[in-house]
Amino acid sequence: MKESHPVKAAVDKVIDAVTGDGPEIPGAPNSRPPALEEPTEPREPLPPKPDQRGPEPYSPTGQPLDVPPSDLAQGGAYLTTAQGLRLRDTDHSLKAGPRGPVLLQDHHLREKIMHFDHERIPERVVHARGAAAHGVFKSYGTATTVTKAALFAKDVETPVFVRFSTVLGSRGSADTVRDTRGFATKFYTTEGVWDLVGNNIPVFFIQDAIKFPDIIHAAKPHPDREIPQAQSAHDTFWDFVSLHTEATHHTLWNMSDRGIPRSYRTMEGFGIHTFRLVDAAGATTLVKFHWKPKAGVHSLTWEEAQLINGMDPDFHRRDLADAIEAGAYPQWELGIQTFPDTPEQTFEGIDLLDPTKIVPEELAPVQPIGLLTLNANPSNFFAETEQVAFHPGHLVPGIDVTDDPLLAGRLFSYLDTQLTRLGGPNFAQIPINRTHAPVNDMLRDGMHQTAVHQGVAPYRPNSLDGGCPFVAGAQNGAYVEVPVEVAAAPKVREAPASFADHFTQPRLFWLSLSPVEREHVIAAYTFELGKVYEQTIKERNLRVLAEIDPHLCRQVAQGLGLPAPEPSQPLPNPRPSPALSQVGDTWPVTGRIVGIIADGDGDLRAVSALRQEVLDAGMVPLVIAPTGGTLAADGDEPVTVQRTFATARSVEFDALLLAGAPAPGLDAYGARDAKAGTATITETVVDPRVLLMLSEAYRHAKPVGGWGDVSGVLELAGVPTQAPGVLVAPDAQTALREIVQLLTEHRVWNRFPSAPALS
Ligand code: HDE
Repeated sequence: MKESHPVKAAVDKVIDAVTGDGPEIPGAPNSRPPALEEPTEPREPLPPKPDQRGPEPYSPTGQPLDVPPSDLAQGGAYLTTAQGLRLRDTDHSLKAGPRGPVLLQDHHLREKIMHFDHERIPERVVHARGAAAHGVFKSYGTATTVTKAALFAKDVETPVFVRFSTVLGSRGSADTVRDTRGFATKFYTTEGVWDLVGNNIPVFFIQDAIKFPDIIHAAKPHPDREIPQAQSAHDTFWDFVSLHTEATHHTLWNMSDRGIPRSYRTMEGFGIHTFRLVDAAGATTLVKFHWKPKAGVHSLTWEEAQLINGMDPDFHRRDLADAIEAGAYPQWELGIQTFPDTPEQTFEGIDLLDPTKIVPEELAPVQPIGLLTLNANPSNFFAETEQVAFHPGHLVPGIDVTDDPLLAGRLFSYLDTQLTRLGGPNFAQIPINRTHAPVNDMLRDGMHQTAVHQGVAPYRPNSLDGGCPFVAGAQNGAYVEVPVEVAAAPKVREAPASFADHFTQPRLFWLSLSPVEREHVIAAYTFELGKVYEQTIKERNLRVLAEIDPHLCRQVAQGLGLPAPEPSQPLPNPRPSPALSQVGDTWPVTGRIVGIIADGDGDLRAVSALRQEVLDAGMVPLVIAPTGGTLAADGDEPVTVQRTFATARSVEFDALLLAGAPAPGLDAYGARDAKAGTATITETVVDPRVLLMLSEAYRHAKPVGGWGDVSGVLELAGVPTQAPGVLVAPDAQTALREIVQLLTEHRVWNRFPSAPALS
């Protein structure tokens, strides 16, 4: 028998356990003891889920704790107060008689309500909506030529915690809105914490931190009615970005498919700013950081994104957790683009301190330096995902900052935000924020202090605590700032001339996209500007688009019913960067979701076999049927149903297959009746939700089809059987082979309407 791949085996085991269709695995969701009656005697609590873990047990002073993380959580069979006093009732307040007034002396009531009243902390002012995971970063050793950072030595494994987020929405907003995504990574290195706080878009709206409140005020909901939530399609956003044209590049990325990722697992990440790496001899190199997803860079279509916002607002959060739970661990390679650290800090004419500019990969290739694997879900959202505190100034020896004015402002900002959000200066002691390096910081007291410091001399110099703590030199691990020259210059409030070009790089991005991606950009601008009320704001944005490309401008203008303006100057002709397009490459299909639509009359033996083969291909099969439970056929193993026609919607699946009828000549789902012309019968036999699923999947350019005589159903759904990526295969195996092939390209790109040639 063929040896099964570990990821496949894990996916298989968990799915079987979840669906009750296989051996139990300890701790898997549905393999836990069923909660029947409320127990009358204390019994062991349910075991934690195997995919979850909390932060590593470290003390507030960075010492490893010799206790299992579970011992740090609350336990014990009996309900107590916060002081540990056992309670006999938590359902009734203490009263003078059953109908009498409540007594002030009821401390349990007071404590319970007081604590509940304070359960919320302020959400992040930006990036409030997020999801996170634990993992490990394993270094290839290739960066040792440019940095002495211990985490980049060969084969070093560093624990990490990664938080993905949207920017604009509140904590409870939907995941698949059009927005930038945060990609923040905390590396718990032996030399202290290093945070790489990046985004999924390589440029930013502004060049100087002083404009951050302006762009965020413009993009957040309108202050009078607080609408729209988590959207950029409104007047204040488009007002600002058309007046402050350094935002053009980032905005164009937002309007491209990058603004609606398929999954956190299929997003690139970027450090955006240029950083400075330092090697053991003190030599420096300027770098930009890139995360490259192993699963490929994929996005949703706009219609899918909108449907998902209603159907499953937690889509990205769920996808991340499910993949990890299934053992299909998401992975990214960390890479760097390197540039000589010259006094000008430019590369091929691009100012490396300008965060609205990229350096095309064709000019400076991304060199892989290590692999990130996310392998555990947090065990408590608030303790970990909500309380994690990132800071671009958390650096380790070998990594330094540059004078990018946006980065400078960030170095200043993040401590402020944590103080407000986490309620005092001791947030580094919260378990998820604790360093794994020894701490002796002489910082004392303050709100929420949990360390019990020893000694009497938290000052230097001292003689009473033996002179400790001593300061280290570079040879024993001290962080030494690179002694870069600071130019003697007059104080000014000005941007350098090299920051002035706001349009060449947006044009470069536009020219690098494939025709179908350009169509999506046009549609996105037409949608967003179509939501703007003020005519002048629409017209002003068209003037910005005219500076990028006449075709883009004309198409959007046409959609808005407005005249297209001319550019104010001749357009530059930058060389396109093919690496910026998401179309054209092929990727592994691991973790992709294949929906198999079946009903009791279908070929269930083939469905069972297909499910197994989908698993063997490292993908996730979900059987969709009229009702929950199992599908049974005479003499065959019953097939477990994962989704019903009521709970399924096409957006969840990367491909959809219809199970054919068991006998040749029979058409499934009653579609035969339709072909015979009895339309009324058809409506009642082919469930309209199946037809909707098929037509949506077709419209979203997904592989769709089935085996056996399913063409009648496809036709009813308006899916032309001759169209690209539509398959009517003789058997399930052939159908799957074709699906796998198609999914390597993510979508059937040539099914989208082809874009007219660029003028
Ligand atoms: Fe942030 N940003 N930011 N930002 N940012 C925050 O810090 C800020 C910027 C980014 O998952 C806040 O802890 C300023 C660029 C991420 O917890 C706050 C400026 C980039 C996250 C803050 C920027 C980012 C934040 C809010 C302009 C991409 C989420 C909560 C100078 C490189 C981290 C918090 C998480 C969070 C300020 C610009 C990425 C208010 C002032 C550029 C991924 O401090």
